[in-house]
Amino acid sequence: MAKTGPTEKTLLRSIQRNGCIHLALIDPEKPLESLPETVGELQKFGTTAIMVGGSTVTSSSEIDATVKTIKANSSLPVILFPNGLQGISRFADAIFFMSMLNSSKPQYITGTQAMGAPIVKRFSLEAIPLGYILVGETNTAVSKISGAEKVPYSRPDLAQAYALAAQYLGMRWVYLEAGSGAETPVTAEMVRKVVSSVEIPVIVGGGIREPKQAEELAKSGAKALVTGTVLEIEGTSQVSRIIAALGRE
Ligand code: 1GP
Repeated sequence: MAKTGPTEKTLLRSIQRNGCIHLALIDPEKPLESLPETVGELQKFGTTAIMVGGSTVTSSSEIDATVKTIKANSSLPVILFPNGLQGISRFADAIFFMSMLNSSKPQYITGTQAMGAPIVKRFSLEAIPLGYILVGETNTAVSKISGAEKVPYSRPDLAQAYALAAQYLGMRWVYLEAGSGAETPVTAEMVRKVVSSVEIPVIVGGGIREPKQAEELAKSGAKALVTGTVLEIEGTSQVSRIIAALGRE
C-alpha cells in the first residue's frame, strides 16, 4: 500500500494545528531579487512549505538551482509543482503528482504522468496525489497551455463534481486553480460547495493578493492557500499579512 510520506504528514499536521496553511509558490522563470533572504523570511512568517514550478518552465537545471537555494536557506519542505518532465528535480522533498482533471489534452491528464512516474521513483521523490481543476474567468498561462475548459465561478456544482471524482479516484488532495495572476481568486461560494462535498483537503490558488481574500477563503474551508505573484510584486511583507489573516493562533 502506498504510504503517506513525511512531507504530506507535515502538511496535514500543520493543517490540524492551524486550520488553513500557506504554501508559497516560487517560479524559477521569474527570479526574485533575493531568494535566500525571501525563503528565510517565509519560514519565519509561518509558511508551511515552498512549491517550485511554473507553467512556462523549460529547464530542469533552473528548477534544480532554485530548489538547492531554498534548501540551503530554510528547513521548509520543497514540493515540486511541475508543468511537465522538466519540472522534476532530484533535490526536492516531494512532488504534487497531479492530473489536470478538466484538461482537453491527454498529456495533462495521464500522458506526462506516465513518463514522469519512473523518474519520480528513481529520484525517490515523495509523490502527493492531487486532482487539479482549473476554474474561473481569466485566461492565464496555464489555461492557454493546457487547453482546459475552465469551470466558471457560476458553476460551483461542476467544481464539486470534479473534486468528488478526484476523491473517488484515490487522490488525496484537490486543488482549485484560478491560474497565476488571475484577476479574481476562486470565489468563497465555490470553495464552500467543494469543501462541503469532499473529505480530502482543498487547496486554493491563483490571484490571491489581499489578506481579506485569504481570510474569506480560509473561512470557507480551504485547507491551504497558494500565493505566487504577490511575492514577486509586493515581497514578503504582504505575504506575512496574508499568512496572519489565516486565523491561526
Ligand atoms: C498558480 O495558484 C498559483 O498556480 C498562484 O497564483 O501567482 O496568482 O498567486 P498567483
